[in-house]
Amino acid sequence: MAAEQPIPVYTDLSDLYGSLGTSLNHAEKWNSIAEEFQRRFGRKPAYIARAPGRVNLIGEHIDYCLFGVLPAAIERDILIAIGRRPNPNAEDAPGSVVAENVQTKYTRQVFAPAPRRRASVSEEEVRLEEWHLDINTKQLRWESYVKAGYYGVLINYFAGGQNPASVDLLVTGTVPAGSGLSSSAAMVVASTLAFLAVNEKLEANFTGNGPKISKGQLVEMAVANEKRVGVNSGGMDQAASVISVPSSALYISFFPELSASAVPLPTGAIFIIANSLVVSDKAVTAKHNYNLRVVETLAAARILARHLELKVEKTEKVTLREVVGRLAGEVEEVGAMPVEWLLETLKRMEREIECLKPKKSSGEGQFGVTMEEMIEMSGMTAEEFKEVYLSWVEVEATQFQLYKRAKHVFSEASRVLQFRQICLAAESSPSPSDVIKDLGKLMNESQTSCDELFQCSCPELNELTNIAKDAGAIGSRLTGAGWGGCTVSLVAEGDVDAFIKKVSATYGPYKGLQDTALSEVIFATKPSSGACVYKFE
Ligand code: NG1
Ligand code: MG
Repeated sequence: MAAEQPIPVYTDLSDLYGSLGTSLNHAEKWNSIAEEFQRRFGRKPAYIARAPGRVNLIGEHIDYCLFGVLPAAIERDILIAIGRRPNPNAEDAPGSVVAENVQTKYTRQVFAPAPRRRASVSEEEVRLEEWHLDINTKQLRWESYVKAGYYGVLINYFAGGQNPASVDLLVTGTVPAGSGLSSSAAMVVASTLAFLAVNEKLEANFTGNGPKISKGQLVEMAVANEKRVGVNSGGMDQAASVISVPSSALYISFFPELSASAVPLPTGAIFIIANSLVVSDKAVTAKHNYNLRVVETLAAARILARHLELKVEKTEKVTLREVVGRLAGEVEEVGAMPVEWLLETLKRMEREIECLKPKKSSGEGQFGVTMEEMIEMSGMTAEEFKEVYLSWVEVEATQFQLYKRAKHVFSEASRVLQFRQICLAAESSPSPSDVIKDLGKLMNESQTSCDELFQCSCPELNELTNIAKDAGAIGSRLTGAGWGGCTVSLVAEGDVDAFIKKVSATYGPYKGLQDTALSEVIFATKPSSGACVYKFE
């Protein structure tokens, strides 16, 4: 399985460019970051780590409920050039970092991890137990993502008195920030990889012990690392950024464990990304939107499990996917049930979730419950509930929309499975236009569900998806967390130019944009390969 493979490390540039599986001119970008590093730090970098952004074709806000999703890596990526500082000053703390960014608005940052000492250990035997890096989760800061990647490397590889290398690094990237294309995960994956590489933790032959770190292990580290920036995300973005392969989407499932398989996309289907130009700074707004949705879906799972009389430990944060599994006595260690069974059970779940509506409805279509009602429905005491569901995350709300969120999750999970089945069947299908129509329909239903039930769209995203459909898209939806950022539209190959022209003439914020500026906000994308490292010799 793809997740078990080692991270590719290239020493030959033509192998590297070949692996990226795209027609873009990568050479210019890779050469220019190496030259820029040399100019700034006076020597060649030792490594360049690359991690791509991703577009999610379908399956929004269900990864943290452990349902499968269907993203693809895009050609746009983050590159981090890194090298050890040859003569660290005496004042340099161990593992200190000088981080620069090619984009001038992201200013130079210097930081070092602080070793935490165990209080109970006497001064003579002071042992470095764990490292600490201050990450500001209240403000959106570019270096937070660099630090987040470093953090995981520190605590996993530098316990017990070893010192990490002092390094200089330079970041460049073409994934627009706050746009739902996962620049954050690309940053965290690239940073994790860069620090692994420069500390010689990537290849077994550097240290002589243990197997090479696998793609799956890198995903796990990157997911944990990204949580340090303050968003309790699922694992979709990091998995897509690490495991993707050229020309296919990636079906990623998280239950009973992380697994990924390529899903070929039908010929003639082009996916076009269009940026609404509404920036969504999830790190800052998470308590009202993203993290709140995580809590709402977890609370819904707890109440649903109670209604179905399933066993859930008091302190356990059972997910909606696990509830489905437990209902059927699915054995988690053995693996998931067949797709047909899952599709059937998801339908049943869409009926069972009536139990998430408030006892006394406050009006037609108003399905929200108060904190007190939610706690009562969970069967837990207020203290227990707050400890399990609210103590680890900051959320702010007076109403919790458990019914709507669960309805979105179950129906979206089912759309992902259908989308995948259609793509797999299309490999031998005689009628590609029907295939594209069916996929487009699922994408449109996903958009409606994101907007009305999960409430993660916004007026501009609704407008842009409608414009896209009027301009000939067969399906169009938001991609990524939403509340701004990008849309993805499915367009038949022959219609791409006309589509882009129409959308750019109609969507207000695109007026006046031309050439490069326009191709920055609306562009066709080909599925690209996942993260890798180039090693200078
Ligand atoms: P983006 O679009 O990167 O903000 C987020 C989460 C995903 C997933 C999607 C919604 C992060 C890093 N990623 O993506 O895990 O839940 O939203 O489907 O927060
Ligand atoms: Mg993100």
